[in-house]
Amino acid sequence: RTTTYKPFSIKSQSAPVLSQDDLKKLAADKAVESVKSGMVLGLGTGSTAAFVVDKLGQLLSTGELSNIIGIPTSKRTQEQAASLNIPLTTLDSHPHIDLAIDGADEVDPNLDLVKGRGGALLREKMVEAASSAFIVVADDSKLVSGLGGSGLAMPVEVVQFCWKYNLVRLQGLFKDLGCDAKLRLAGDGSEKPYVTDNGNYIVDLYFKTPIKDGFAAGKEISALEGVVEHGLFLGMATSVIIAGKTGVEVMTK
Ligand code: ABF
Repeated sequence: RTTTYKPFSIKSQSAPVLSQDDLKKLAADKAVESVKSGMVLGLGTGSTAAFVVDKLGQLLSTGELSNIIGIPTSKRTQEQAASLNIPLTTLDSHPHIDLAIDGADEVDPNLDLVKGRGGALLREKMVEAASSAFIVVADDSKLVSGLGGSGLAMPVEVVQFCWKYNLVRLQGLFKDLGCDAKLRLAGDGSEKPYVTDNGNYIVDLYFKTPIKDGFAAGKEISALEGVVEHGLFLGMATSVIIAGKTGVEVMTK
């Protein structure tokens, strides 16, 4: 089911030209409308989720929200939330989360997701699996007809020990889909690998053909010893808020 909110009309002469960041913020603001005082919240990672955290900080500072407590999905989000005076806790102290809000890298028509290009997939999956509701916020560039179909990475977090062995095994699993596997680098121009908040590496899988059966693929990946988590988030999102040039759409199952 899709509900469309049109904060502006594309036909209107005065329709604003929206940047990618404007779209992310529109989706974030719409999602925050579901936050109520007193909630335990899962706080996502990434540039779209950062707008959510900003908005929560703002609503707390004006007193429009009170008594919320957040569980961050990365060190980055933890720092951002702390700087905005958002009270924080952990899954150890609060194992039941009312609502998690997070971004995604790919969203398919079933509301299944690829996540983790921001490197925070393990904590995101733990937090979002513990949430009664999980709202995804994204701009319309994230919509795909099949997972793995964007041509961008599908991340898998692996232990550092013999990572190459697992890279080869992961690539081998998806030979039929023309899969290419690459170790993620730190991105500072060096050859150093990217290290997650949990001290692991990430192998990014690139598919020529989208994944046909996400559940089967997820199972096969998880069965490899040394794989910590994968970026397929299946059947987890309760709704997806997509912002595009024509407005904000809320997709629910
Ligand atoms: C997190 O941030 C990740 O799961 C996903 O990889 C990424 C999306 O980032 P952005 O909102 O910056 O596109 O939600």
